[in-house]
Amino acid sequence: MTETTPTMEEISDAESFVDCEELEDTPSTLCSDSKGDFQQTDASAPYNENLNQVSEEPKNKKTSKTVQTSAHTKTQLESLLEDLGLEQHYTDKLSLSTILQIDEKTITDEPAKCNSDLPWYFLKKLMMVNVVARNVKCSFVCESNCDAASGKTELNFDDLFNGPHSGDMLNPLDIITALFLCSDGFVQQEMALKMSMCQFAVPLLLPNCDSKQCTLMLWALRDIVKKYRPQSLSESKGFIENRIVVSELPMISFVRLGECSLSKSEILNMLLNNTQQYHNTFVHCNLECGDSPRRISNGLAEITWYLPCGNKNMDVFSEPVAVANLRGDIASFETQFSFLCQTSEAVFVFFDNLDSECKLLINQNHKAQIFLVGNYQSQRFSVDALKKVATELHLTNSNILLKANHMNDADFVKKLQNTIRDVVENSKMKMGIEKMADIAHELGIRVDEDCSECQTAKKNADAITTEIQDIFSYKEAQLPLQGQIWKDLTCLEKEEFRLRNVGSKDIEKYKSDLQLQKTKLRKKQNSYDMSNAMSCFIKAISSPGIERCYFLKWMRMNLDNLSREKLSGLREQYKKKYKENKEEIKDIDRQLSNSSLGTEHFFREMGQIYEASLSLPETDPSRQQLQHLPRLCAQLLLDGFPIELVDGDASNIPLRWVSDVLSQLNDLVCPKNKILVVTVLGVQSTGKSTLLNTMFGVQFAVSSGRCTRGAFMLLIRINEDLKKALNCDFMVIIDTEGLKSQELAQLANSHEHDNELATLVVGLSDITIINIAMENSTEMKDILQIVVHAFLRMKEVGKKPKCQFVHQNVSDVSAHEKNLRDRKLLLEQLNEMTQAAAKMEKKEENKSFTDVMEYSPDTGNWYIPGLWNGNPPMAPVNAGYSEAVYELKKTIIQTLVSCESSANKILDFTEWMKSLWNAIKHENFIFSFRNSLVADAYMRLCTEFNKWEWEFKKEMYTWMTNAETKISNFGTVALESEISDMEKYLLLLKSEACTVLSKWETKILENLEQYFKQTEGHVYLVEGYREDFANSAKTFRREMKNSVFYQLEVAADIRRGMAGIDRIKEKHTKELEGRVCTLIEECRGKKVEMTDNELDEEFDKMWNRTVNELSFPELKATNIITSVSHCLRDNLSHKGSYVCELLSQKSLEHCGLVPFKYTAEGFSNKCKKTFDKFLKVFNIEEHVRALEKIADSIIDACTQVVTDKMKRTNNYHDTYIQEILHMIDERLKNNQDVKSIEIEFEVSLKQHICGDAVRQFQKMQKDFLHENDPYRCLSQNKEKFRADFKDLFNEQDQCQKKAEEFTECCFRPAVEDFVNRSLGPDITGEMQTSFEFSTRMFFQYSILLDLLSKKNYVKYLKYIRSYEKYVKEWILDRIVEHLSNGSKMFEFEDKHLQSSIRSINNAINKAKTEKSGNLKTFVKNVCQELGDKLVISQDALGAFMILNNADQEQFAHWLTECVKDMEHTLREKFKETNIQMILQALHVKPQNELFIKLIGCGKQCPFCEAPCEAGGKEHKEHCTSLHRPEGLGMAKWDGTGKLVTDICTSLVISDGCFQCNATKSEWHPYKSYTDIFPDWRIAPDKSLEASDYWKYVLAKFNNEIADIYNLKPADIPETWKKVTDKQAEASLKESFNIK
Ligand SMILES: Nc1nc2c(ncn2[C@@H]2O[C@H](COP(=O)(O)OP(=O)(O)OP(=O)(O)O)[C@@H](O)[C@H]2O)c(=O)[nH]1
Ligand SMILES: [Mg+2]
Ligand SMILES: [Zn+2]
Ligand SMILES: [Zn+2]
Repeated sequence: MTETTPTMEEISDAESFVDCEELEDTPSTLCSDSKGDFQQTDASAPYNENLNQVSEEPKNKKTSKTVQTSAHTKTQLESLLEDLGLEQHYTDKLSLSTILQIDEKTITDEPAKCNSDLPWYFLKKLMMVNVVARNVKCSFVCESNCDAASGKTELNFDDLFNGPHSGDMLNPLDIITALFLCSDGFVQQEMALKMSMCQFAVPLLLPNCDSKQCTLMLWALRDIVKKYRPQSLSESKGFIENRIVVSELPMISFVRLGECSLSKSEILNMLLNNTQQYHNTFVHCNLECGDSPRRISNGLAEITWYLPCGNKNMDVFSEPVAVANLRGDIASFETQFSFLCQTSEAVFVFFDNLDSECKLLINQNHKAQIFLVGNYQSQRFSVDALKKVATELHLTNSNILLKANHMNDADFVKKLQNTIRDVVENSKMKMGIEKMADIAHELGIRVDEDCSECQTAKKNADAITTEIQDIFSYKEAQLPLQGQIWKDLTCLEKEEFRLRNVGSKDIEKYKSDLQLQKTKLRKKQNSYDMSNAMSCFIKAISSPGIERCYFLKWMRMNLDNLSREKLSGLREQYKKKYKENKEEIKDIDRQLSNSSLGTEHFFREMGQIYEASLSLPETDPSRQQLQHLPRLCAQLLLDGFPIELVDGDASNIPLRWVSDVLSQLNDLVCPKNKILVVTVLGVQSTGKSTLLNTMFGVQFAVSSGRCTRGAFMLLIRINEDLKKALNCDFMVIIDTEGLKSQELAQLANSHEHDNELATLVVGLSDITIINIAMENSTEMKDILQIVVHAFLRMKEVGKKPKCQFVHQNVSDVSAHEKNLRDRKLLLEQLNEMTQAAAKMEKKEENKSFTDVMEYSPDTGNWYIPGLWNGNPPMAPVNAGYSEAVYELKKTIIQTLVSCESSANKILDFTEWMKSLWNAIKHENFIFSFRNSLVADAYMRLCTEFNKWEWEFKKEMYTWMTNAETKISNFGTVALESEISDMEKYLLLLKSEACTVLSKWETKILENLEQYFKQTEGHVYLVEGYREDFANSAKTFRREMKNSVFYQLEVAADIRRGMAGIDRIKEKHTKELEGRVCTLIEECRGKKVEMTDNELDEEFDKMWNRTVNELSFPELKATNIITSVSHCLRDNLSHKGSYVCELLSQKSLEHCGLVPFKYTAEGFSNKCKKTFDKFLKVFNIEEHVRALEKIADSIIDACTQVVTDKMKRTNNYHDTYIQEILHMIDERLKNNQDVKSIEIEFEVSLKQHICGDAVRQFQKMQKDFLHENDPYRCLSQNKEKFRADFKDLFNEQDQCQKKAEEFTECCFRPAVEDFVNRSLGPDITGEMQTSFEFSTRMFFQYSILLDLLSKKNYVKYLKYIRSYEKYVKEWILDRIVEHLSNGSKMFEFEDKHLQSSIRSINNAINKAKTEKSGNLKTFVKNVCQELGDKLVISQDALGAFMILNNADQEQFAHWLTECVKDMEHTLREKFKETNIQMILQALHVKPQNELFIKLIGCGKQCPFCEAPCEAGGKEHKEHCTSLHRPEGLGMAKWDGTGKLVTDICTSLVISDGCFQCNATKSEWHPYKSYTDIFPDWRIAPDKSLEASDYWKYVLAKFNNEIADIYNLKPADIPETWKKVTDKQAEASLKESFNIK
């Protein structure tokens, strides 16, 4: 036995079990319920060996040995628990959240493979109320006994006779007992409840074979509520519904004495069943594994109830009766037997052989009648003993039941039934289980409710519930906050969003008044002291873990008991009247809600207390005291308690409360905070809650009649093994109140309520189960309509929930086949509903249900048979029901696994809830929906897209700079090209440009494609915008192409212009060079030393002579007036003869001399005035002002362009004026939809701009001609010629001088030019990396925030009135500010400087190697090498080339040195330059680039002129985050001249009207503004505080602004005055979704 020494592990294991010594006394395990099958007991022998009670040798020696080795350390219980893998849970009890979690086993449906799988297998089935749950067996055992599987094909009689060896199998009762021993009170309750639903017997006395203790399972059975109809009520169709532990019923017990050949349990089963339905209430030996030896479950007393249904023909007993069954021999379980004798009406003792045991019976101090049940057919039956005992016990014949000779089971059972019926009818001893606790205590039996947590909790709960007399008045007194006040608050909240009763009142004032009323109601709520009940409640739920759970359960049960009587009656009535009388229904409905009181009401009150406290100052102690409530609730949620999401009575969500709870929950579980949501929707009382309970093992309230109110959510954990596949940590289950049918819809506003609820839950869910009872097709239609509508709305806001249709009560196996036609019909109906809903939501592109969501009639439909198998109350749950629900569950989980949707985080869920609910409060859901997740996703897309666009643009700039350089160098030494024709060269460049552009467009589109493939970041939410961005990319490319082509044209034009001049200059230079050479020859010929003066004289003579001889053609000035006039005419040519006439009325010379003024003479005749005291009227004055504003901005922009052109010092080209005219056209087009723009205005504006431009261009041309005059240019170089002449004559070395000259005149300007060209894109790129320039929305936000900090109304007005100008200046300021800090600017400059120096050095080195020997060629080579990077001035180069005798090598050396010097000087220069000057000199101006990007589509809100912020250029809808009061834009009330406070976001939901040019001056309702401005989307405020920013501004600067506008100040609504600048800032953040 040395090898059997227990290991450390075994010892420590053993220590966790206390009573291992006591094992000695454990009785032998006998399967005495089985008929004479005594060999079977041998199988249990190994366990008895150490007890020295079994004489027979164990058959299986090997097993016995191993058991022996552990005999000293392991007890019976211990070894079983170990077999079941439950040993750890003996101390650390199983909790609900563990057993309910969803794991891999949930979806694999694999049979149990080993014993340790069995408990879980059983639990899984039981939680789904599957009646086959007890049939647990390892597949391993089955298979090993299967001949075919093991390949035994020959005949073997031993195998046939001996049958499978059951010793390895576990008795179901052992598993059940083990599980009860290893579970906490709540799991026990849940198991008992589900077992009783399956009509399994449940444990009454739970034995512990180790401690030899047993426990009365009072708590465990507490949750069972039964409904039945005794004989007495069968006439009235009444029923009794009661908690079974308090029901006082007669109990009949069945026990066994010694060994018995009758199977007690099997007989009991027969006894309890009528012939129609047979069900195994008790496990017996003829059931699967029922014959396996019991290892720990002897001493278990089970209980079940027989409940009548009120039908004589069906009821076995007409009165309810409890039936107890004690497992094992009473000789070994005396305590249990005594207990039964004291509590039962009768005890039936089964025996074969009485003999000496009679003492046991006689000694009992029993109240119960004893019946002896024996099998006369058994060989061991002893008549004498029976006689002796019967006499001793004074029994009569009727107390002795014998299975006589030739009596079959059926007859025997009948006999028993009759006896019992007698007993029950005359019963005097009715006792509820609750009462049995005392007897248990007397007998030393523990009661499971004894623990202190349970007792304290009970006390706390009772303290609250005993106070309740009348529920309605109790609620009024103790839970006052959720009553009328909360309902009134709800109404106010909804009205705030719907503005149904605003009438002719000032909208913003009306809203402000509503807000004040709300504040008042909150004040009223705060004025209540916390009620006694609530303080007790909060205190109790603040208690630690398990006690809190007990408390809530006690509360739930107590409250249930209180309202059951009243409610079940009402519910029954409701169910009856449901289809009949509307008025009565309404009344019953009200009563139902008045008399229902559950824990949810207490939580609801808590929520209200919390929300009300938030309106108190932050420092208020009573507010601070309540801060912890959300966390408390979050913990409960985590423990698996449901919380109320929607308050069904008030039809509202306490948003602050729920979001705070969820945010606490998030804190508790972070980072494991991903969730998936499953919800159910359907007609009321169709078993929705039952379905969820069955599916997830949870406990939503279930009852017949209207039961669930509002919506509840609870959490289920996902086990680690499934987390990855599901990509989530918790499953959220939402149970909802039933949708009512159309008949009821006329009541109150129930239809609205239904729609709200459906939209909310569909919007929250990943999968929605739609529960339909097929029988009623109009009902079905109604709910489909509601549901489809909700789905459509979700599609429109970007959420894509999935759905499963569940058809209940369809039991035929062929249901799926047969219902093919029904499914088709369903789809047809769904399509029809889709069209109707689409029409209502004005989204008519949705034609069929599949447009709205992915749905396949084949996989999206489930048929579930009825819940009960047979006739309640004795009917067990239908196995088919449980299985079908299980299949559905698997499908749901698998769908969630396979859809790979990015699971929401808890906080995302909160955000969805808030935004959905806010949008629901509006009438127009889709248009009102604003959600920060969508906004976030959109923002990310915009940012990303901007990045792509900028990369594209930057690359195009580089390309363009390069191309321009090439064009500038075209035809000079610098550019060696095979193409000599500029036109052809241009074509070549253009086609190259097109290739680059296409490449980029493709790249952006690919990026976009890729972007939408992501699974993170909710990209699917912005799917609807994808096309907008694709179109934007295309437009962008088109615009880029136009711009590139235009620039190429201009560059070419300039080059062409210069070519002529260059030729003249070159000729002149050549001529002079020749002359100088001749002169040198001449002078040398004289062979005299010439003095400097003489040389000068000679040179001057030669110069004058030559210059006189040369011809200097005058450079021709174009007639710019004519040119521009022509272009203008051309531009307006398609506008008709009237325009021609207008044009000829005024010559351009006279235009643009004075500031632009527009009189609108022609227009004023056309319009009539309308007057209305309260409405803003369209008038000429305003119109003219608006047009002038447009004109101003256009003029500004044009002036900017002209100024830029002037700086380039080029000649005039027609392209310039064309560019300007094009710009005017674009801008006019943009304004067209808001203001009607008369042709007179257009013409006179264009004339004004052109007139001004002409004068500027004329000046520009004059400067250009002067600058490039050949004579002047030649003269400029005179001194250079002279110096060279002298050097040559004196044969001085020119190398160093020439190198310096070359560097100074050619390289330096070229390098500077290069740096300037390249800086623009760099700076633009740099600025875009900052937050404020990253997207349009952030840009707006930053401007507004900056304005707020400046608190300067002049700035505000500038922003509002001259938006473009303000923005441009602001951008410039920002650039300057940004670049002034740090050395960024210098870094850019230096980068380009270095790059050009590098190029120059490379070019020099390359030219050196070519060894041309000729300096001119050398220089030419250098220039050529740099041809596409630097533009070297031809003038300077020409001058340099003359009279050059420098040595190439020397020159190269010096050149390199000089370049070094130049680099140094330039760097020094860059260090000092001032940012503003640099910006001025840039070709690509960052401020313009940024402006173009950030102004976007350039549209402004047609009502308040807030700029559009949508991303990309081509968007279908313009939108802006923050609209402003119209008064800020000078709108006034016509009657009073006061500024208007109205904000577009409120106007569009009001019943007001507007009138403008676009409406052709007709009044048009704001609500349908989209008819007039179809591409605008003005969403109502996201929250009521969203426009606080502008409210603050207007309230603050009301007087100043009015002064400037020359109007009267606005009537500022009360609440506006209270907005602080902090709140204003917060509203800004909220509106722009900035965290
Ligand atoms: N006969 C039968 N009864 C069912 C079935 N499903 C549920 N029930 C019973 O119908 C009653 C109502 O079930 P619930 O689950 O509360 O129904 P619900 O749809 O949640 O009801 P509300 O929440 O009030 O709309 C309960 O008593 C269930 O036991 C079924 O398939 N057949
Ligand atoms: Mg329900
Ligand atoms: Zn607006
Ligand atoms: Zn826009």
